[in-house]
This record gives sequence, C-alpha cells and structure tokens, in this order.
Amino acid sequence: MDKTNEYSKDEQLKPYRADHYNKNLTTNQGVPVSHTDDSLKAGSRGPTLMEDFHFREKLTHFDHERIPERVVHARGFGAHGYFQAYEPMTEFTRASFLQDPSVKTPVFVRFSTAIGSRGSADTVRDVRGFATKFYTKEGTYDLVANNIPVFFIHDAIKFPDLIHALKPEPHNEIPQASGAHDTFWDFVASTPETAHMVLWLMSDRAIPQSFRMMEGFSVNTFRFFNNQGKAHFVKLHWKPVLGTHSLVWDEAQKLAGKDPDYNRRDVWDAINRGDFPEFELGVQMVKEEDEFNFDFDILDATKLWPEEVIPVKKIGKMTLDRNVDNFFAETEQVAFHPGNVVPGIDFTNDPLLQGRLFSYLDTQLIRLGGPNFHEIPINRPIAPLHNNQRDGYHRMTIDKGRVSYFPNALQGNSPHPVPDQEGGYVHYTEKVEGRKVRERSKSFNDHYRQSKIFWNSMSPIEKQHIIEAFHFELGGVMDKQVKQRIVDMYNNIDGHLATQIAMGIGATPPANPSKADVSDSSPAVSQENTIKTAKTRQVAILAENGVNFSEVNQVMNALNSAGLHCHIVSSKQGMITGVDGQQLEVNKSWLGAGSVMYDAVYVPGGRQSVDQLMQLGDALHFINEAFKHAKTIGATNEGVDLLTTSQIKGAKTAGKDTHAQLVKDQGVLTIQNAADMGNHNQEGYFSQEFINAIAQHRHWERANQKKFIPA
Ligand code: HDE
Repeated sequence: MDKTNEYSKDEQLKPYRADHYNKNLTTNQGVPVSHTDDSLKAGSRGPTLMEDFHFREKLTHFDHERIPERVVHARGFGAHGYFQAYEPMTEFTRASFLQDPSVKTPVFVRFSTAIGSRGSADTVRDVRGFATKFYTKEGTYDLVANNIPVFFIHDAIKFPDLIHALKPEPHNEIPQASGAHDTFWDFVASTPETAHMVLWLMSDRAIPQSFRMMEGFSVNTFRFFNNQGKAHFVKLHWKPVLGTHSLVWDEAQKLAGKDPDYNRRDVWDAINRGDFPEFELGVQMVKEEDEFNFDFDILDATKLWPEEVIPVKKIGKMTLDRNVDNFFAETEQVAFHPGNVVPGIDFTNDPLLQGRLFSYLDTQLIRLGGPNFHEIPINRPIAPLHNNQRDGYHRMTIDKGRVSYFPNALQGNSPHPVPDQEGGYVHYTEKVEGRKVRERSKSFNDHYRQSKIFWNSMSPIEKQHIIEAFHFELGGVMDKQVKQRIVDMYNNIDGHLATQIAMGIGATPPANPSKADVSDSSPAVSQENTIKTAKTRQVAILAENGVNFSEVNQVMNALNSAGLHCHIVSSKQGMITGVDGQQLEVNKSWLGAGSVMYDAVYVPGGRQSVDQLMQLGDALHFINEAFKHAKTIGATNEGVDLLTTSQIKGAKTAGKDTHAQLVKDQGVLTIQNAADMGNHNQEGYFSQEFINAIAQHRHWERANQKKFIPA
C-alpha cells in the first residue's frame, strides 16, 4: 500500500499553478486583456498614457521579479522525490518518518555550489550543498548537508569572515566562483583550523561528476533520542547508489564554457529518462557515555568520524523522481534550516551548529520578504499547522475568529500545546553548566591529525590531483608571502606535500620537511574505493555518412540494455546514412558536443565514415581529449584507424591482421575483423568489455596521467 501522506507536495502546489486558471490572458485582477503588444497612447506615435493599467501592472511586476540571491549557495538545483526507511529506528529515535518502511515521506532536495553567484558555472571547484526537506507527518525536517564531511571553521562567528575572504574580492568582484585569489588564501594561512577542509576542497570531491554521484554529510553533530529519552550523538550521511565520482580539473574548466549547466542538466535529464537518482541515508551513532572516548572532539565540525571506527548504518533510501514545474517557485523560494527538526531529533553544543540555528531563518526573512515564507507552497509542511502567529508581509492564511492568544477560554484553549506522550516536541534534557566565556574549547586545538589521515588515505592519483589543485589555486594568488605561508602551514601535515606545493608556485620548499608521524588511514574517504557501475553513463558515438549501421546498432542495443545512454555525434544534425542505406539520427554536431560531456567514446566501422572522421580535427581532438581525461575509448573494425591517427598512439590497438581479437589496453578497447559486437551482454564480447571498462570510471593507469608520483 502506498502510504504517501495524503497531501503530496504535488497536490499542495496545484491550486497555485497557472494552468489551473482559464486560458484567457488576464490582469492580476482577473480582467481579460484584449491587447498586450502595444501600450495605450495618445495617437499611434504619441506618448504612453498613465491610465494604461495593463502596461503599468505588467512592467511593475517585471521590475520586481528578482529577489536577493542567497548570500551563500546561490546557485542551486532542486528535485522532488520520496524517502523510505529500511527498518523501524524506534530503538534510537522517535522520529515518525524513520519508523515504518512502508511509509513514503515526500522530500525536496536542492543541490548547490556555495560561493558562485546564481548565474555561475556548475563545475567550479567548491563544496556542494545537499539540502533535503522531509515533509513528515510530524512536521518538516530539514537535513542541510554538504558533500564534504568537515567545515572550514569551528565557530559560526567566523562565518562572515570566511565568506568575505572566499567570495570575489570586493574592489573588483574578481574572481567569480573560485578560491584562486589572495583574500581566501590569506584567510586560510591565518586560520589553521581550515587546513582539513581545504585539503578536501583541493581534492576531487570539490568537482563532482554529477549531483547523482556525490555523498552528503550533516557535518554537524546532532542527537537522536527515543521514547525513553535515551540519546545518541549522530552524524548523517547520504550515500549515492551510483558511487561517488568526480570530474578532472581540465574537464571541469572546459565544461564551465561548453555547458555551464552540466550538473543541473544531468539531474534534470536523468529524472526525465527515468534514471531516478537514489541515495541511501546513513547514520553514525555514538552513545552519550562514549562522548569523550575519541582522539578528537565529536562536537568539532572540522573533524569527521572515521567510518572505520564509527560505522555508517544505512537506515533508508531516497529516490528523486520528479523535476520541478517552476524553478523560481520551488528551487529559488525553498528555505532550508538546520533548526527544522522533528520529535526524536535534537541539536548538540557543536558551536558551528549553534550559530547556524540563528543564521538560516534570519537570512530568509530578508531573502523571502518577511515572516510568512513558510506559507510559500514549497515551504509549507504537509503536517497540519495551527498557531497564534498572525499578520506580517504576504500573509496568505485567513485566520478566522478573534482569538489569537493562549491561554484562552473563548475558543476552548485552542490551539493548545501537545504533551510529550502525545507527540509534542521536547528537547533532550541535557545537563548544561559553565561560566560565561568567549573561548574555544582546547579539545578543538588539533588541526592536523585528521588532515594527515585524509592525505594518507588518498591514492597516488588523488594525491597528484590535490597537488595540482594547490598549484592552480595558489597560481591565482599574487602575494608571495601568502603562498609561502600556505607552504609552511601544509608542512605541518606532510613535508612531501608542502615541498610539491612549493615547487609548482615559485615558493621556497620547507627547510625541514615534516616526517609522516601518523600512519592511520581511512579507506572510506578515497573515491578509489567507491561503488563502480556503468549504469546511466553517457557514450558519444562518432559517425559520419557511410557508418556501419549494424555495428552501431549492436553496440547501442547492448549499451542501452545495460542502462547506458548513447549520442551520435557527427558533422551536422539531422540524419546520416549507413553503408547499407539505413538512416541514423544525429544527436549533436561537433559544434555542440565535446568529449567532456561524455563518459566514453565509441568509433564504429564503415570505411567512408572513418575516412571522413580522420580528416576532421574535431574528431581527432575528441579522441585525444577523452584519452587525456582517462576515459574509456572503444573502436571496432575500420573505427580503429581513427585511434591510430590520433595522438593516443601509446595505446595498443588491434592490428588489421588480428583475427577478431579484442585488445584491451588501459581503457582503450579495439577489435578488427569482427561481425558480432555482442549485443547480448556476455563477457569477452566487445560490447560487454566496453561496458566493464566504462564502469571503472577512469583509467588512471595510463602513462599520461602520471606527471609526478607523490610519495
Ligand atoms: Fe550554511 N548557510 N552556514 N552551511 N548552508 C546557508 O542559508 C551558515 C554550513 C548549507 O539549498 C544560508 O538560506 C552559517 C555547514 C547549505 O537553500 C545561510 C554556517 C553546512 C545551504 C547559511 C554555515 C552548510 C546553506 C544562505 C556556520 C553543511 C543551502 C542561504 C559556519 C552541513 C541551502 C540560506 C539551500 C545556506 C549560514 C555552515 C550547508 C547564510 C552561519 C557546516 C546546503 O544562512
């Protein structure tokens, strides 16, 4: 039985949809409009008349269409879906949406970048926001998460400083959506607690391949507590079913030009295709009595809880299955708040969280124009809402009667508080005592141990990418002292890392490179150990007139049936004709496509097609660039000639004399003299081996990936 709450979010939005009104054009007063292309004038060449109410209303509304963008996380993308628990969590929390696996709780998710403006590119180096609204029967719960598990700072009072330093510099508003400038790195060098998150920010995590392939972390420590008042400290996680995967930096930069909407388009298209993004909800739990049993403070948001030490228990799954109808009404106006919790979930004394509890509602009051933004359809709870709050800008509710106070006798004391036993929210009865001090807990003072563990956990290629990211970012810093201070700061983490950073930015390597004094690692933080699947991956098929139609067809069928998607890329959009006269629709021309938009490339045979491709710089560049980005490349029969003409010559390709022999060389797959490409998904056949190679995500073993091997 589908137990979705009776009023789905969709139902709630219905009365507000313009298509529910009639088809006639009207004014905001509902007056039918007869003409909207010319203003009312005194003579056809005369001045516009003030009394033209339609003109005035249309222009006035337009003039006020923009609201302030979010001060951070301005660029976002939202989708609807539902959440289902795996098992009753009664032992740990009374939260109603975590009890019954048959209940589908509606959700709305907004993914975002943190620093760029609303119109900036998707693929910039940045932390990603991953905010979820659960419209539960006991009120709305917001899990306002990021894709990096730690934060830059300990205490929210430093947030304005951090963001001022990271946003474009105030005198010239440069650079957009980038940390590659002096003020950010000056702040970092002066604030050692940033070291851990900055290392994550320099890692591949900060350039996710897709919002569908990214983890989410609560960062802050919350509390679960059950009906008996027994509590656990918790950190929450989203684990993507497709694994956690990233772009490479060169690709991310090119995508920012080729398709600045790359990540949002990916989610939009995936949902429209039925490839619904899925994330498992995980929880790490620490008993109250174990609060001080770790070598880090569990309330310090610059520290993660190693998954090997405190395992992540998977407690449910979220599926995003519906795109928004209107970006502004839903994605732009949605307001998340870590303070929106439901019975069974509470806060802790994490000082970053405490500050967040103030900031979100405060910023939303100005961004959404007053205290009634909870009445905007996307923000309305599906749980019934009843209180004595009244009036204010944009009030939608028509409260009846004369009673707006409590207690009252005139209305039978309604609305009245709900006792704890009947579901009323109560805070966990934590004992708190202390002197009033403006101080940082000494238990927060170790800034480097977990940074070392993160560095130790990276694979060689991940380490290399981190060093390159430092080179790029610090390459944008003009002040030499700032660069040097960063080198010195990272020498506290790893001497080799600091030396490598220095060597790429013209700074002096540390005189005494620090020796590795922490040998721990956490395999869970390396993306090398993530889930690997080819499902939903996109393949570009390069073809011109004269392509071998049956070959393309066999491979496309095999890829489609394994859940991948193909685009034919050719000189012109329209149709191309295969050798046997059959026609194939082109999806993208060379002008619109780029290898950076795909996970893999396939070149089918057909003499005429391949001869043309070999003359085309675009086609050769496509192959070379995909190879540079460590992507899977496949070619069959004559298609192999395009690879041998390109600069990927280091790769072994099937020779013409080889009899139907599949050659696999570091993610380059070729076969000649083959008629059966295997559209039946069997090992050993080209199609299946091609799919297996795509599932690897990238082929870092290629020689061109290794610029220097960090120790
Ligand atoms: Fe936020 N953050 N933040 N943040 N944050 C906002 O609220 C803030 C922090 C996060 O898609 C703002 O409505 C302070 C951590 C996301 O609409 C603002 C601190 C994490 C989003 C704000 C933090 C986040 C925001 C701006 C303490 C990860 C976008 C607009 C240092 C767990 C939500 C708004 C959306 C948005 C303040 C730190 C995640 C200004 C003071 C840690 C995903 O209120």
